[in-house]
Amino acid sequence: MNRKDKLTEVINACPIYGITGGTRDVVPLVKDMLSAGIRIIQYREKGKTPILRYQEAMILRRLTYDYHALLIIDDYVDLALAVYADGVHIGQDDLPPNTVRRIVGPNMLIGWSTHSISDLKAANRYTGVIDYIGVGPIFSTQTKPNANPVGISYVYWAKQFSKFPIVAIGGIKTTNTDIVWQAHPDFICAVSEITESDNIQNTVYELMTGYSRVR
Ligand code: TZP
Ligand code: MG
Repeated sequence: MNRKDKLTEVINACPIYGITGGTRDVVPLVKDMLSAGIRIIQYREKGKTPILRYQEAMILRRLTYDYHALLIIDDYVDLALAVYADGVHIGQDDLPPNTVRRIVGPNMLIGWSTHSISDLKAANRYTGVIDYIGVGPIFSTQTKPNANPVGISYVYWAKQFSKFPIVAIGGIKTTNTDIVWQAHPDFICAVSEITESDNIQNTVYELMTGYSRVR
């Protein structure tokens, strides 16, 4: 299956994009996300040693295979290759998308974070190179405290002009998904709302509030 079809299949199965983080043990966290129906998991663990990241990501590789879910590695292109991940997620300060594509080859998904309309325009020049974009942070968030919120209007812009599926992220809670879904993102991603939830199944269900009205 090509990269685009892989993503479309996941979007149709469950439009919630899962990201690890927080203080909970990452393996049980991801098990709960997968059993709640999430089909794309980004491993985003910045403060750990390379060996621990490798060990954890390897376990997640097996788990995500079992659930027919995609595994995306944040930041570390080498780790993504080492664990046979489905994709790698990079930001504006990482290696340029063309370079990452050259390293990972034709099969791996590449996600790119964007934070402004000029980022969005730049992203559109990478057709055939990147596969989806992150748009955010929409609202202010403790998970990324130094980033400026871009507001919901950016999601509308991105949906209209992006050549790629968009992942809305940043400050999304079960209480505000309604207005986010109205901007028609392909995925929404709520990091702390899920990692801090004591009932992930229920939280994922609540994050879908407002989705049925836009689909
Ligand atoms: N990129 C933009 S905002 C963000 C990332 C990784 C963090 C979002 O975390 P939360 O807890 O959903 O606000
Ligand atoms: Mg990054």
